[in-house]
Amino acid sequence: MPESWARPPVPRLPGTGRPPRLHDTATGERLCSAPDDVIARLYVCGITPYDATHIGHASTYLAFDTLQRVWLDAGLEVHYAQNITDVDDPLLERAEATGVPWRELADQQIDLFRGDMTALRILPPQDYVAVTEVIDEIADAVAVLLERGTAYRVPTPGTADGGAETDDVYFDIASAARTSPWRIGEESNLDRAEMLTLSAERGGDPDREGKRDALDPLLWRAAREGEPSWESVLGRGRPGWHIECSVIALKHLGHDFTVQGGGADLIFPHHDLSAGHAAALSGHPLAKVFSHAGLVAYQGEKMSKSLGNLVLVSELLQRGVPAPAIRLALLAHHYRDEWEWTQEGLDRALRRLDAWRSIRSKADGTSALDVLDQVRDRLADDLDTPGALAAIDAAAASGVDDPTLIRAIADALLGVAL
Ligand code: 5CA
Ligand code: ZN
Repeated sequence: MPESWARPPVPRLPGTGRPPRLHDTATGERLCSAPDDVIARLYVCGITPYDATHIGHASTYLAFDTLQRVWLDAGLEVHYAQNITDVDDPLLERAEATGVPWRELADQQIDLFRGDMTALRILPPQDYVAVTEVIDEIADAVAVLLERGTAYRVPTPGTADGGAETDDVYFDIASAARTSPWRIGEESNLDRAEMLTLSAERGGDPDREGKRDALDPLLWRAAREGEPSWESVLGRGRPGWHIECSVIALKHLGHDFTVQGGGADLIFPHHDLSAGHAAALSGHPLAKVFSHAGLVAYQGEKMSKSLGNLVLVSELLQRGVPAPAIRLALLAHHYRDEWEWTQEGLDRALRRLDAWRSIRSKADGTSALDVLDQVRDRLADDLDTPGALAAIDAAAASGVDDPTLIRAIADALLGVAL
């Protein structure tokens, strides 16, 4: 397993917080995120390693970092797993376009991401798993779905009389809906027309000949000339996208885990279908709460690799922007909001960092224990970080009886080291 990154210390605070209520994408309701036992289990979709780490990525990982910190403060343990999509079409296309071998590109970018996560004091996953490490397990899972009739083969174009080894394999969404506790659209709540559009835009192939349903997603891609491929029980090939997260999550966290997370661009098709694959494999729902961070825009459009409108964490750090100011610029927005990165937002965060760093000790000032109550209260309410920041702003403006406790609160719950 690739190493994740260094774990920052998390101070213990007086008393205990409580597990937050979290907005659940599937039901649209706020659900309690308390696990059944003392271990909260979290899966957050990791990067496809190119153009890392942009502010959109950082914002999503910070949202789930805040969730972890609130769980820890509630006295829970956290088991966190994250994947790395280190083989997939967009990565291979970028490698081809730049002439850098795909493995080299992936490794460089994973290193850069680790460095950025460390600088931002994001709590690392216990299981940090690259897809290329679990090819056999994914192929075995696809073989199980084939045996059960929940997956089927589609001949690769140009190999009409080839054998099963040159076939691609697709997931049969209708069969999965009949045989497991899942149906398509359960998580995203989209209608079929919307699903077809998003599938075409986000890595699906609704027009592929030979599929039973246009929305059936690829589970296994048979080897093609010039593409990386691995020997497996299915013949040579490589995994489709959604199945990687199902297999990695089931392997490390089991089914029915506490929270599945990612950016809102993953709600459909990725999360809807990775939950479907997992339900078809395990007979159980993948997670209890499906949680999504709003997308960060820049210069009027979603910050994305395909548009190239990126602000990179590493470039900000190189320009001398302090990492805690980057965190504060992100935490100033509710994690579910869509918002735009601007220089003014960063300037506000820099001023806030200065104000927090120069917080005054005042015997009859605000009670730091009251601030702790307020911050806990705000974070328990669907991770209201803007509300939590406001509570510390007020204390910084008035002076507090115990500045050391305020620094511990900022560190433990917001990851901001003053
Ligand atoms: N490897 C897949 C997930 S299995 C992937 O989506 N990789 S990624 O590199 O494109 O994105 C990594 C994470 O950042 C995902 O959770 C994604 O939802 C999130 N993300 C990407 N762009 C943005 C954005 N503009 N704002 C917020 N989050 C974003
Ligand atoms: Zn994923």
